[in-house]
Amino acid sequence: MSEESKVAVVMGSESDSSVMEAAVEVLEEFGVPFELCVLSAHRSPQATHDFAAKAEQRGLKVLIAGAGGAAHLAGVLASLTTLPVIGVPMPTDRMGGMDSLLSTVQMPAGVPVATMGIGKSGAQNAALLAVQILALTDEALHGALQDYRSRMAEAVRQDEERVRRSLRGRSC
Ligand code: RP5
Repeated sequence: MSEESKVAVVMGSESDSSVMEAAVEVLEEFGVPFELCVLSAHRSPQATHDFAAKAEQRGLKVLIAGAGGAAHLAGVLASLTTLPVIGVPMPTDRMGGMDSLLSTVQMPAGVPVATMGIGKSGAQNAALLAVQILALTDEALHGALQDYRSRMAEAVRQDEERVRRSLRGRSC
């Protein structure tokens, strides 16, 4: 039997999927069991409500919600569960994603949404934050995060070597 999902990656529309793929890739890299849902706070409110109301009892630990425009999905989920909800604002044609960002981030006191940056880097960071939350009670994930950080630092070091070679500078 497959392992119970720990994270749900929820998006407001199929049109969000190319951005939310960045979250999926990170969860796959860390081997975190996750599920994917398309739920709209406005177009399928009942299904959104039903999902959020049962999320905790189904064993989910973190919800990631990506939505664009009048992006109320993360906030609505957060209003219906005490699980941590991480919001990812989608880029939009009209306002470059500022509409999504402000709709997601400006929650009233009492109902937090951990809001990431707009677009793919936000989706990637949403998954990393979910992994960090899970790692609080999972030693193996904690170790995997430390390895991830070491690999990033090594990549920066190699960038520096390349820059130094091409610009003929001394090391810092
Ligand atoms: C939001 O409306 C979705 O999250 C999406 O970002 C945006 C546009 O949806 P579509 O009209 O492309 O389905 O609810």
